[in-house]
Amino acid sequence: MIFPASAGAFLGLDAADCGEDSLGVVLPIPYEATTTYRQGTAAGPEAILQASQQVEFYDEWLEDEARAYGVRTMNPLRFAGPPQELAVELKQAVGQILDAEKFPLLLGGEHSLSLGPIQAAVERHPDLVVLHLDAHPDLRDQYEGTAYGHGCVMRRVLETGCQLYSFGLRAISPEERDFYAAKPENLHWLTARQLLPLSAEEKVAAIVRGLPAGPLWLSWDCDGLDPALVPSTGTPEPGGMDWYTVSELLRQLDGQKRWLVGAELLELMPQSQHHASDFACARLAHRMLLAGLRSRRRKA
Ligand SMILES: [Mn+2]
Repeated sequence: MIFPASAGAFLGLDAADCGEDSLGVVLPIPYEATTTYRQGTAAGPEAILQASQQVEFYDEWLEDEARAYGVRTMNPLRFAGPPQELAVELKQAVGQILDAEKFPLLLGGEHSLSLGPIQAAVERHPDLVVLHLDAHPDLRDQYEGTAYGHGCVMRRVLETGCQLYSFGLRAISPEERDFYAAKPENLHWLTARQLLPLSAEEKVAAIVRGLPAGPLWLSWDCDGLDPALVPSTGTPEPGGMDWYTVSELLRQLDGQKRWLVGAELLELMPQSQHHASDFACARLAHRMLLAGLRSRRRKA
């Protein structure tokens, strides 16, 4: 079933809560061009929008509701070309949202779509920190004939000059290990092995401690979560991050020192027998959006 694009699509909002003056902008990007293992991420945004109809407006973890800031869902941005061309499109589209002083939440789609939005954010905030949740570093220089696919996207993101902080990594290629070992000055990571033995509070503290103050962009691949939470993704790697850690992390980012510029949740590959994945992503998307809207208010 194709969900009809409408301003209230995310969360199923009434017209009064999704008007032109909304501070939150949800942009669905059903893009899939370079996914390798199993396919279906193009259906991810639709599944999140549908599941979001069941998400409670009140977020008990952040003790607030995104609805109160206004949340407008844009028509899906559909693009069939290669990722480097999509980057040009998205840099402009997301740049417009940022220039309007609104908070973008992007729903993917495969991870290769991140480059353009992050370029737009870096252009406006040269000290941008990208906080990247993923099972994979996505730091290959080339993968399967392209330098812009989902396995390379963070390598290209590093070239924008931002600071990249990845966490939850647990499927690292030899090339990526060697690249990290050479200590690029804007690359920082915490692997799953470093984090998993810690208590939940210690995990959050370890992630937050490393982050510089200033503007943040959340680039979150849902395979960074444990596949017990989100089995519906292309490469469900065992040993992922737990719900408490990501929730508490979002709560702690809503502080005085760091504020959120934008966020993206990517790589959901919906399967009809696993609707729990869709719902977990919708719930997380709401929490990411809410954290962004709250930190925006703090900055103002
Ligand atoms: Mn991944």
